[in-house]
Amino acid sequence: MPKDESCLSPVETGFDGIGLYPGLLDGPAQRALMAELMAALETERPYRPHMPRTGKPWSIHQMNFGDLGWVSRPDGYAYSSTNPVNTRKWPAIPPALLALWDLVGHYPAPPECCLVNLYDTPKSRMGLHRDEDEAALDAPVVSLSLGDTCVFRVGGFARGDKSRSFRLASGDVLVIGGPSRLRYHGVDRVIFGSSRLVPGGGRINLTLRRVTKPA
Ligand code: MD3
Ligand code: FE
Repeated sequence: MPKDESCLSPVETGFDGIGLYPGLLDGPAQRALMAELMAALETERPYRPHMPRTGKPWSIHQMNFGDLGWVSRPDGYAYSSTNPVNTRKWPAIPPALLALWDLVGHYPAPPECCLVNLYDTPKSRMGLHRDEDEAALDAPVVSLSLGDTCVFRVGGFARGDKSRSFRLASGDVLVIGGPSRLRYHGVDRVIFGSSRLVPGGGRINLTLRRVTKPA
């Protein structure tokens, strides 16, 4: 990863406020982070969330790092300082991810949540939704993709608005902010077997978010 941002600027995605840094993490950086993740996942087992109210299981597994983890509960989505399955506090956000936030986030406070989404089967996907559970909507969302390439979809501000898809590959970083922060988005599908980074295959997405407004 570059040490400063003098040589760093995102590729335009066609959406105002959504910047893409293709391959910002090179192979060695991806493998180092994967090793750190694998170690963390030994003690913090990813779990399968269920949709609020319907109780339908998601097609992915999740866990969090940070002071506040994003969780799906029977009565809705929320941020929680503890893991609903093991009742313990979430592990700290790995330093490499805090450095990534500093590099591309351009926000005066650190992230409080790193949601880890594990797309671990060929059927894993994420339906169109908006990220609207954060009070700090002025902060960007920083997303890192690892492993298999996915087909990612971005739409408008209402569910039926026209949308466009593009691919996110391993090492790609997406920064979503400003006028696009509340756009609908989702993961149509994962191109299973397109990368060898994740043992057993699949895609891992790490999403850094500021939840509360800084004091
Ligand atoms: C575009 N995760 O966890 S992260 C999520 O790849 C989530 O696992 C996806 O959406 C994943 O909520 C995408 C990138 C992302 C995050 C927020 C956005 C893209 C966005 C908000 C608006 C537009
Ligand atoms: Fe989202």
